[in-house]
Amino acid sequence: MKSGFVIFVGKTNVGKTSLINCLLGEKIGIVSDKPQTTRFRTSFIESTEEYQIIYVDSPGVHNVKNLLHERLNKKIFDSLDSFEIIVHVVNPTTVFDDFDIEIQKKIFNKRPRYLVVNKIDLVDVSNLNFDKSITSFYDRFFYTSTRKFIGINDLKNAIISDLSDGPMWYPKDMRTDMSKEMLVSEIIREKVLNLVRQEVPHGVYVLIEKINEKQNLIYIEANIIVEKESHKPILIGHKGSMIKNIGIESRLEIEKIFGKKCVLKLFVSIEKNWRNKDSFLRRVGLW
Ligand SMILES: Nc1nc2c(ncn2[C@@H]2O[C@H](COP(=O)(O)OP(=O)(O)O)[C@@H](O)[C@H]2O)c(=O)[nH]1
Ligand SMILES: [Mg+2]
Repeated sequence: MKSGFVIFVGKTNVGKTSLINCLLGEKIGIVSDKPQTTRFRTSFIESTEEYQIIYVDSPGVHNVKNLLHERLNKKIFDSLDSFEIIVHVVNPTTVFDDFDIEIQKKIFNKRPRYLVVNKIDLVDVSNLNFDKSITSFYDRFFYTSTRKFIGINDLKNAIISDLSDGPMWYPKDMRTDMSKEMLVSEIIREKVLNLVRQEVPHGVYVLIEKINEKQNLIYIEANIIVEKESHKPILIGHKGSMIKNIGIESRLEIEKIFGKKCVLKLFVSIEKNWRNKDSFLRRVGLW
């Protein structure tokens, strides 16, 4: 039995979560056009008779702007060493910057490491010319597109071949290490990201206050935290239309994932500037 942890790192929006979904062959992770969708480091597990791959998704945050981002980055960078394979994802249209160089520094002694240039459907590959000084740092190099399913099998086969013998780390039928709370929180936040325009969504945190799962029903109370007074009416919308839509879309997805009816109560409250508040970040597990 081969097994191991494979971490995907790289700037926001390069397609890390999409790649993992593609490798898994289904949507578990949350993908969005807006940066910073993945707030937590989350594992997605693929088990067969021959191998167990644990794909670890990370929130890539460049341009550290606040305490939240700093904590998120620390969580990723401090632990890169403990993974079997590092997959560094970049896009063909954006060059290496400080964030990517920081990643390279952290994995200097770590093998194997891959470079994945994702979204190649957006460019003409024959014109792409990655500098040798960049590519020679890596053990393997891939062009991928999750849209056109290019390079995905090659990437998967490389991972399988590079993994060593190891134990089954998780039960065979376990798909993710996300807790129920985290999963529901991310689903609701994804709907906020998709439905709410303006700058509001980035300052949103969805705190799950109650979750009660019965055989045929899941009951949830969630508090959508915004960081400014003025964001509250935007989230609630005209005559409550926005919060209603967020509720409906979230409930439908929760029902699909949990396979049971869902009663979802949403509240909106303000926690001024929470992304810089130590006490708040600690409350949500970001020390
Ligand atoms: N054109 C194109 N878009 C992609 C590809 N992979 C991901 N995307 C899009 O890029 C955006 C960010 O993807 P996501 O997986 O959330 O990136 P992450 O922040 O690195 O996890 C989403 O809108 C995806 O649909 C790809 O291969 N080609
Ligand atoms: Mg992501």
